[in-house]
Amino acid sequence: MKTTGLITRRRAIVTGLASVGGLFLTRFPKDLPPTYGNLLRMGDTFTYAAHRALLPGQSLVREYSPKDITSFPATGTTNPGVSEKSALGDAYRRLQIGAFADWRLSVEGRVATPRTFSLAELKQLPSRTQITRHTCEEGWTAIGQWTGVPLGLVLGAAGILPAARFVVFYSYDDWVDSIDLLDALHPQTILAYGMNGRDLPLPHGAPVRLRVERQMGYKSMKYLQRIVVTDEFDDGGQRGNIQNGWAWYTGI
Ligand SMILES: Nc1nc2c(c(=O)[nH]1)N[C@H]1C(S)=C(S)[C@@H](COP(=O)(O)O)O[C@H]1N2
Ligand SMILES: [Mo]
Repeated sequence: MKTTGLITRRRAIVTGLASVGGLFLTRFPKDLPPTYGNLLRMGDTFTYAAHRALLPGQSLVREYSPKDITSFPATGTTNPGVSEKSALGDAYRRLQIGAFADWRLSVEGRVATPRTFSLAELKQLPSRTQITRHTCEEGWTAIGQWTGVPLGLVLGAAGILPAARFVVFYSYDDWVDSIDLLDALHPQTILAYGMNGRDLPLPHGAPVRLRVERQMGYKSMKYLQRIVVTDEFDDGGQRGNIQNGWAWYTGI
């Protein structure tokens, strides 16, 4: 009978919809970024929840070829040793004078062995090179080549614990920001020490910056100092994006 086919098809559609709904519910994140009582921020929270629930966790952003590389402006802080009138700024200036031989990246929190990494130690780990488009909230984009170690390998080397849910970053210009574990373990999330085939230049975050390719440019923190793995959401409060009015999550 003809109707059988129709019913079967309709049942298939209903089953399909139910499983999409199920997927949405099971993958809906438990921790959502705070809205700070701001109605507009609820949109960001929804974007985050929808991305996490509907997009495949480890899909890659587009990578370009060397001929696509463009000029790349440096923005925000371009030398913490000069702009930061603080102990942190002084420390950065001393490290820079020593060509970052004494720079150490501290990895702490929910890891089995809290430890530090020198630049040489990071370079001994397997590296990844990627040519990607950077999108700044100010309205410009640029394409650059980044070389570094996948953050997941660094966290693995420190023994990330099952309780881990977020990774919080601290910079030499006294900025705090975080990403969730899905972004932290994404293959294109790297701690970059090279740009366009050279050492990462000072204005672009030397000696090591983060690259979080699936979010807006401001999530790619420059001048990394310290990484803390947490089991709780921590966006750095007033030292975080809120001071600029920027959303914690800006998936693109
Ligand atoms: N520590 C630190 N990281 C930072 C910034 C900053 O001012 N300080 N600016 C952010 C912004 S808004 C952008 S667009 C990019 C700029 O990186 P670039 O200077 O390499 O272009 O870095 C991001 N990471
Ligand atoms: Mo930016």
